[in-house]
Amino acid sequence: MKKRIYLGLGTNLGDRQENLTRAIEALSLALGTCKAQSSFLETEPWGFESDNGFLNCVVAFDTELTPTELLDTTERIERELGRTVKSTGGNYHDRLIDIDILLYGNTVIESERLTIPHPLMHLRDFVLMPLAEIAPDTVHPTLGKNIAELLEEIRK
Ligand code: PH2
Ligand code: MG
Ligand code: MG
Repeated sequence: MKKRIYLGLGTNLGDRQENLTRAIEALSLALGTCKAQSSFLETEPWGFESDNGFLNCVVAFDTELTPTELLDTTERIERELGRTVKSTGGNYHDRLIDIDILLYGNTVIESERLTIPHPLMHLRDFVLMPLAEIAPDTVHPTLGKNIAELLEEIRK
């Protein structure tokens, strides 16, 4: 059974437009047609200081891959596009590309490698703004509110 998944993409180094475009191409090769794509949004670094602003977007696919297979795929594409370091424990750094799994159908997962929904997605404007463009009515599986409502909450 195919699941609708939403991925958050971000970059703040190099040719950011090109980095997002190449990531979406690589994801489409691995997962099939992209079902929805937000605009590319210019955003301020969130949770750390950097002179390099971000370009963010959110994309949707339907996939048969398991969450772990999906994570293997997104991590492989990050490496292929030149990502070397992974952020750990909230210590963020500049990056060529970051691909985060935001939602995987209504599935809730808490394992050592993977937390779905993404544990910080409901707090981040750079996720909720592009996600609200393509999936405003999608309900967050643990918070029980839709994306438009979650965006409204962080804007209060
Ligand atoms: N990603 C982070 C931390 N901070 N800020 C913005 N604006 N965009 C991001 O994609 C981003 C961030 C951790 O992955
Ligand atoms: Mg991230
Ligand atoms: Mg990441």
